Amino acid sequence: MKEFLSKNTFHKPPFEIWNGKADPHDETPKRMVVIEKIIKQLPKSQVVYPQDFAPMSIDLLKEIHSPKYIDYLFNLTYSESENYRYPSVFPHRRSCFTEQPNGKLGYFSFDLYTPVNIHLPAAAFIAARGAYSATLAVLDGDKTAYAIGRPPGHHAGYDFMGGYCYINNAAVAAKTLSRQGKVGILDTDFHHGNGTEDIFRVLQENESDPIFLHISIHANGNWKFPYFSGQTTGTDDPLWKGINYALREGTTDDQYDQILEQSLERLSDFKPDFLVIPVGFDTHENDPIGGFKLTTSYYEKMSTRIMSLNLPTVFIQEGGYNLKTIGDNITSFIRGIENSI
Ligand code: Q9C
Ligand code: ZN
Repeated sequence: MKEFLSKNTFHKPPFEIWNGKADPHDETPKRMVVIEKIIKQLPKSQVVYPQDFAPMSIDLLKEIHSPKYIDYLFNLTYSESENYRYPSVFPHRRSCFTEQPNGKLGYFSFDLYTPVNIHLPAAAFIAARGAYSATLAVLDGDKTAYAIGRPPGHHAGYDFMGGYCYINNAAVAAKTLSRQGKVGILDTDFHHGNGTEDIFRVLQENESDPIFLHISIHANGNWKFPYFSGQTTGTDDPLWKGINYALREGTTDDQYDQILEQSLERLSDFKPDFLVIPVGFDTHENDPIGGFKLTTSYYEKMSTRIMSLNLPTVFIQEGGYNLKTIGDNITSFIRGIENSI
């Protein structure tokens, strides 16, 4: 399998702000450096670097994000410095838009974890191109491809950044695949894929015959970030709204596996032509910001199950923050993929 690796080591948010104080930022360049070392040694891996990614038009990003948001993000270079900037003021319900720079920064984000500087647009663009290139590989006939990059994407919504995410890489993949058929998206990151859900809700609002189905399995919002979304979906909710499984603290391999099975059944009922899998290893038992109890060997079972749907599949890296275990976890996950091709 081809792995499209974007380390973007120049993107280094110095901290995140929690309770008025600076906390270490877990979404570090080291994550991809560790992963690179490991995947280069895997027998069936073909690592592809950004210089060999496909060119991608910024117009594609305006099909999944609002043009206003994309114009804002990609014009940062003219107004920001090397120093990362954090918003201080956010819009509230019934707010208006503003062109004031501090206001705009808050307008397009939802937390204090996701700062911007002059180099951020380039990093976000390269990671999105990784997702795009992986998608083209699958459209060209590869059974699977894996965009392993950062910054991650699944918290970035139609017109907002947040949760370390700026551009929704999984949505880039899904939108591109949709030129050739229906797309099922199954998000297995520890956190709710609120950004991806938001994008496909906007794109399919009131659609009676949706071509995207978004399913997310994640920590309950009453317990963990991003709090304001992702409660378990009622069975009579329309498909365009997506399907959520909100799980509790301490979820084990077996408990997770049951939910995964249900999700895959609902995905196959949808009869997609392609799958996009945003995957996070922050579900692991030793993750510093997670809280599930998944084991390293479970990731092989997880990807084997996903592959049992026998569909062309694009995998997209999201979270996973334990630098000691992320390598073993991705190895286990890729083993399940390679043994199913
Ligand atoms: N200091 C992704 O996994 N909460 N984003 C962190 C710990 C934010 C996670 C609190 C979690 C964002 C892509
Ligand atoms: Zn996560």
